[in-house]
Amino acid sequence: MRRGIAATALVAALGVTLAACGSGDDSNGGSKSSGELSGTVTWWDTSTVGSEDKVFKKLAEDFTKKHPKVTVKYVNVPFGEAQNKFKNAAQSGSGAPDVIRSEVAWTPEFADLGYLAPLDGTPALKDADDFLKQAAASVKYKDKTYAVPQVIDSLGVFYNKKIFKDAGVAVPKSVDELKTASAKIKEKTGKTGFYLRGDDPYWFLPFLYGEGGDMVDADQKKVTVDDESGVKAFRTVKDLVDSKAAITDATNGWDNMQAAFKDGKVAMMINGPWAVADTFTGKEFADKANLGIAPVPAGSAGQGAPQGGHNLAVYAGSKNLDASYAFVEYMTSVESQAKVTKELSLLPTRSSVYIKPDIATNEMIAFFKPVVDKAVERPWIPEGGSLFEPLKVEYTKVLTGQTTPEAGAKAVGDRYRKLLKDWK
Ligand code: TXT
Repeated sequence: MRRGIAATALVAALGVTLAACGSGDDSNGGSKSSGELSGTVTWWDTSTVGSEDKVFKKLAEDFTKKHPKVTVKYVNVPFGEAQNKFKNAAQSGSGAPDVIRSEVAWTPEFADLGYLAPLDGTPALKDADDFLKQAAASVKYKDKTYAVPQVIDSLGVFYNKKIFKDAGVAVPKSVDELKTASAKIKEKTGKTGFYLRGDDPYWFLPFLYGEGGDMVDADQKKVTVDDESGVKAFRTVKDLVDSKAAITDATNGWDNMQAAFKDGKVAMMINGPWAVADTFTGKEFADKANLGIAPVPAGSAGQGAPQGGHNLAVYAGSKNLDASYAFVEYMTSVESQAKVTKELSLLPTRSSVYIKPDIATNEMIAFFKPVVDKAVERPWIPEGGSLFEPLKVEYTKVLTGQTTPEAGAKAVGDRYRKLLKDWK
């Protein structure tokens, strides 16, 4: 069986049999000649293995129960590999999946490259006006719709209520209060106050927004990461580490941050809804009530957290568009989103899900929905995802003292202006 993708991908067929891997280039084409959907839909899912993937796999199985002549080939591709794997497969015309879970920043890039099927007027896009405004914006490119929003998310402060009680501190609302709280937590409990993830600049964005900045201003076609607010944000995060209010890591940040927080070594971390299921597996949160969530701390100019999330997109070269459209519609339906919210506390992208009784009472949803409502929208440009690598290099160097906030900010700005040719 030819594998169009690396062995790291987990291949499991949902439906009757394990069909040959890859699609878009073999006779998996389905048809509706008998009025019934048929054939194979290969789906590349990037969700977290061991927590999220089980729920999404089950949903896909339920789809095949409704459409017994369709085989869904579930392939879990790690988040850090999927973007380039899909671009390589789509470019070569071989091995691309029919449906991909496309992170919000990947969607305009894939659309710009012509790798996604426009969905306007297809069965994939049902009740389009039910989607949250920001989620809907993430699937539009040049006035066409190239994906369907699956989950939306943002960042918040996760805190250990017991440590906070033992230290006698309140949840910090600003960076200054975070520093004060961290010092008191250290003094009273010996534990570190805050884990600041240092190997992924997505975690830098709340501090950038807190100083009134952003990576770019897409409307003005202006690079803004190296203006005064950007420099101040770099100074802020460096000070959190230098003052010992926070610990950080230049590599393996996700595992180290989750382990430190779940084991009670740190009292706070910044994270998103996708971390809730994993956090609850930690000894400190066997009693789920011990997990508190709060807005990210404000900086000197304001408070804000980034919009993130994932969309389901159909490969433009799919040989089974009918079944792929139906699969995307099913996976992003009100019922499917409600199941995902109940099981994983991920945020729905459909407004109508939030008013369902058992969703409205979900504590995580009650916290994260207002955060998502005012999350800072991303620049929906093809280069949006590519802004993170240059920022990651300098962010990590500033946190580890290898460069200054001023030099780091300037280096990112210079890289952005090379990437965004005619921008100021
Ligand atoms: C490329 C950006 C934010 C959550 C599970 O999947 C790599 O792709 C680029 O877009 C931000 O929005 C949030 O939902 C969970 O289910 C390529 O293959 C590229 O991704 C991203 O744009 C996300 O919204 C899932 O919830 C390499 O060859 C780029 N990587 C930003 O990514 C949130 O994403 C959970 O996702 C290429 C990357 O920069 C990202 O932050 C994400 O957390 C997911 O796990 C060359 O090396 C560097 C940056 O991390 C943040 O982690 C991840 O936990 C780099």
